[in-house]
Amino acid sequence: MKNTLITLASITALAASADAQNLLTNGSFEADSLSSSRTFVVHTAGAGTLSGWTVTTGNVDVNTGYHPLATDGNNVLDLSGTAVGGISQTIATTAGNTYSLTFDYGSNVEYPIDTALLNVTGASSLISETLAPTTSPFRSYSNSFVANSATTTIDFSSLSTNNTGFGGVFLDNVSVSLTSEAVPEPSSIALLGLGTLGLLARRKR
Ligand SMILES: [Ca+2]
Ligand SMILES: [Ca+2]
Repeated sequence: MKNTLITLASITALAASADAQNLLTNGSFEADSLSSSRTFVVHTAGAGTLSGWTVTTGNVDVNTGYHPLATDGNNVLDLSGTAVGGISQTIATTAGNTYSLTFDYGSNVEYPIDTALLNVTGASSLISETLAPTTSPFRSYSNSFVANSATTTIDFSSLSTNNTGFGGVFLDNVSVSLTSEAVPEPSSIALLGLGTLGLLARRKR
């Protein structure tokens, strides 16, 4: 029986490590095909045109060729399009599980004084902080949170008040991934290990 428990623990650990993919859709803002080497497309709140994300206010732009350049793929997102904007995405989470949040952020070189607000919210606030990049290049952000509900919302909003709203914090390579699971409920163990237990039981007879 002791061996059986070790086997089940291994299965659970494997299930957790195999699940390290990005839970966000379009976290690198590559869904827009930008034809020119220096161009941008504006996504406005309510238009529903930014794949995976909701534009929460004003507008944002996805651009390529402006500085700082993308750290992943070709495109970055500017949290101020032609006006102060914001984006959010809600993902399915499991209360008690731990998730990592990573992204790269930098200051629009053409409008270098800008800040943004990051909020991660489940049943209550999980992370809330101001992002204040100085200038290019990108900085890497890394943090983790323990989910406290079945959904978690990642929200970025521009706090830029200068430059008539054209330049906000640049974002790229935004990722949320599962890093560890809460101790499984007995029912979960049963689901994962039912086959193994059954085989062992049969062998013992
Ligand atoms: Ca990108
Ligand atoms: Ca802009």
